[in-house]
This record gives sequence, structure tokens and C-alpha cells, in this order.
Amino acid sequence: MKTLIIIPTYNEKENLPSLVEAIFSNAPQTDILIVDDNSPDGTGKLADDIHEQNPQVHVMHRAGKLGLGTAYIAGFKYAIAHGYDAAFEMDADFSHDPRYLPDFLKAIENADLVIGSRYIKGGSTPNWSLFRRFISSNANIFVRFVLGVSIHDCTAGYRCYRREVLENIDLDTVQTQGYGFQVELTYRVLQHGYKIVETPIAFTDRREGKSKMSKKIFFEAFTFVLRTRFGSSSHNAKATPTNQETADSAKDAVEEVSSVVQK
Ligand SMILES: Nc1nc2c(ncn2[C@@H]2O[C@H](COP(=O)(O)OP(=O)(O)OP(=O)(O)O)[C@@H](O)[C@H]2O)c(=O)[nH]1
Ligand SMILES: [Mg+2]
Repeated sequence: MKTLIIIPTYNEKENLPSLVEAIFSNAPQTDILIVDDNSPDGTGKLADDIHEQNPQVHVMHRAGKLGLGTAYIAGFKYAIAHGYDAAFEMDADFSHDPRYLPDFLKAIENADLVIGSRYIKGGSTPNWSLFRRFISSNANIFVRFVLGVSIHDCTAGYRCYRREVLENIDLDTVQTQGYGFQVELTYRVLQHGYKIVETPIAFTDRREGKSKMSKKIFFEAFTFVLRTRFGSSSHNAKATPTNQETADSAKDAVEEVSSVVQK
């Protein structure tokens, strides 16, 4: 199976060389695509240097910080155009440990999408605070309950998609960028009747550098779920007034939670 690992980067120069090395020691047969958004710290130039030394590493440069979701969509389109059979999402910061790559590669043989899950048996978030664990696991319970999906970790961003899935879920109409992007794609994959398999991972905190996620990204995920369930998403019927009221009050509650989440 011809496989591409897509890594979006924004200021990841401390992590990138060791990550690429760790990927190839766990999955020597894969290719890598780094999608860099003109990182001020020079990650793009570093990626070009790595490409010079190893033709399995490809680099896509974008003009400025355009968001995680569009970086993955650009990467997925690259995978389709270049005949890859499967494409991974992987963060550059070592939260998505390359030691799990063989598990994903085995699982994708019998699945359309494999998700590295923190919330199934064997999965974990070892160095998270109780508060962060509470928010993340409840966000997933919220998504499961409101959207009626059976996946335990819908916000997870360590994934492997088969090419046919990416060709069929209409990448051009995806609306979200952060955690919402993972939820939106999960929902679309399920709506198309594809098979999702979760494989357990221990999700660790970023090794070097700073987080780029914001409260806005957190909030986006919740509003996506509410819009999809209660109305204004193009995938669903119009909301009834009662549903709209429910959505508004849930939105207020979410605003309150998001205001206490500092990332
Ligand atoms: N190309 C590109 N990459 C991005 C952008 N925003 C974030 N990234 C990358 O996306 C990955 C995830 O970003 P993080 O800041 O680690 O976000 P996170 O993992 O949700 O949050 P933490 O748990 O705090 O690390 C990293 O590889 C970032 O460098 C962006 O706008 N463009
Ligand atoms: Mg991270």
C-alpha cells in the first residue's frame, strides 16, 4: 500500500528532524508531506533541506498561516493526485507517536479510516491535568450523544484514511479548522457508510515549541456539532424553533466553558 504521512507545520523546527527520523524507523516504506505555512522560525527551509537529503520527504509551501484544516485538505488532494492508497494526519509535535504507525498500517487493511483513540481500552493521556482530561473526554461524550455517532474519540487528529474516502467526502465543502475539522470529517465518513476502526494510542504533550490552538478553535468544534444536529448545516434538515432554542442555550453553556479553557 502506497502511503503518505501529512504533517502540517507552523514553527516546528525543534521537532521536525527527529520526527522524520522516528517515522522512518517505524515505517520505512511511507512517504512524508510537510505542509508549512511560511513558519517564521524557518521550518519551511528546514523541510526543504530534509527533502534534499531524502526524496521520500515532500514539501508544500503556503503563503501564510491558513489553518490546520486547509493544510490537511491540501495534503489530501496531493495524496489523491499522486496516487497514494492511504494518507495519514499527524501533528509535528510528537503527541502522535510514530511508534504506533505499524498498528495503523495493519488496521487500514480492513478499514476505510483508522483513528488513534485515547478513549478506548489501551488508550490514554498520561501527562494531562484532570481538568484537560475532563474537557476532552466530555467533549467526545457530547459529540457522541448529540450527533449519535459510535466513535469514542472524534476529536483525535492521528488518523489514516483510504484514498477512496478522501475522494468521496467532498473536501471542498469542509467548513472547520481545528478539533471541529476532525469531528466534521468523522461525521462525513460515517454518513457515507465507511468503516472506521479505532486503535489505542497514548497521547503525550507536545515535546518542543508552543501550541497553536486557541479558544476559538475549541468553540468552533462545539458550534459545528450543534449546527449539524440542530439545523443550519447543509447536511441536515432545517431546525425547528424548539431545536433552535435548545441550540442557543447549549451555545451559551459552551461559551461559558470555552472562556475558562486556556490553551
Ligand atoms: N500548516 C499549518 N500547520 C498548523 C497550523 N496550526 C497548527 N499547525 C500544526 O498543526 C499541528 C497541531 O497543532 P498544535 O499547536 O500542536 O495543536 P494541538 O496539538 O491541538 O494542541 P496542543 O495539545 O497544545 O499541542 C502542529 O504540527 C502544528 O505545527 C496552521 O495554521 N498551518
Ligand atoms: Mg499538539
